[in-house]
Amino acid sequence: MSFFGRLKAGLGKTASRLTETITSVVKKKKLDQDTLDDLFDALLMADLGMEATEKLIKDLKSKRFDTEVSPEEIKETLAEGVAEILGPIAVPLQPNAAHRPFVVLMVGVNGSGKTTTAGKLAELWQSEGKTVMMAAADTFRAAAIDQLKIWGERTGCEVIHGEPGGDAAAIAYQGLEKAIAQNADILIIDTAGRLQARQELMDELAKIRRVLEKKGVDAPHASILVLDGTVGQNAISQVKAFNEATPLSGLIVTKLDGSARGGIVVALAEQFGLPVHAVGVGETKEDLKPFEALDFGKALVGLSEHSD
Ligand SMILES: Nc1nc2c(ncn2[C@@H]2O[C@H](COP(=O)(O)OP(=O)(O)OP(=O)(O)O)[C@@H](O)[C@H]2O)c(=O)[nH]1
Ligand SMILES: [Mg+2]
Repeated sequence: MSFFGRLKAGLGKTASRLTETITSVVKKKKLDQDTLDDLFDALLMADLGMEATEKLIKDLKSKRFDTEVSPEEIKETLAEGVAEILGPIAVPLQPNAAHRPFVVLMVGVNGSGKTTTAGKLAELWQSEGKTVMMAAADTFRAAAIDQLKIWGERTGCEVIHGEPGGDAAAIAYQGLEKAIAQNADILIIDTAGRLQARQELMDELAKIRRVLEKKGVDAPHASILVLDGTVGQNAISQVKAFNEATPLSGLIVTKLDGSARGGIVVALAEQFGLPVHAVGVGETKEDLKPFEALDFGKALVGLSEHSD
């Protein structure tokens, strides 16, 4: 299935609810205030957040108020509005060759997709001819180290690891030393999942960062929060808490092939303006795709790819 197909299938739940509302409320010939109010509620329910919703409805009103509109036209206007909000934050992650190694720190809550995304990024960059190493700074679970090792085998990149229960910051540091010694292009550091409310775990992230900084190479160069795209509003508090522990440079949103609540990406864009580098649309190494603002906007309201 194409990227758009997967995204659309994943966002289907969000889209079908929105689509239903749009179709059911846009019955009158002309776009009136009642219809706009109903659309407003539907966008809020779809997790787009207050600011984005206000912006989209205002835009719709200024373009279409008191004119004849079809549900398709409403969807198109909304998709364009969403794309406008998302455009500035749809920024691919480009490792800066001035940093060697370019160090990427992966953070996030339990099960959000950090390890899988680390593997997918390794695959992407290895396939571009870069040398990638990974460090297993998730020392919390024994299985976490093995999981990263498997991704190392799958993608052909070396994994630096220690023993389960060891010091995560020490592994991150060793990874950096080794990547420097071997002149690797990129080092990806996988960390343990942690709930944003557990302060001692959040402090560990700050420690990893401090230890990396000691090496004097400005690492980490990217701190990526991996967000599960199905969690809805909780994503807002995740961004806030992780950003306090280790200043984030960008987001990757996973599981958008599942029963995604994709509207949250629009709310995040509006509230934080952090780049969304890529989205996860499956479990294999190829299932990481650049984030495309217009595709996303269309999929969100249930439009097909080539509707224009
Ligand atoms: N469908 C789908 N599944 C995904 C995606 N990304 C990750 N997963 C799955 O989500 C589950 C958790 O992924 P992990 O990569 O282990 O998540 P994690 O954040 O490293 O988890 P912890 O280390 O335990 O915190 C696995 O079953 C993955 O295969 C995605 O984009 N789509
Ligand atoms: Mg993991």
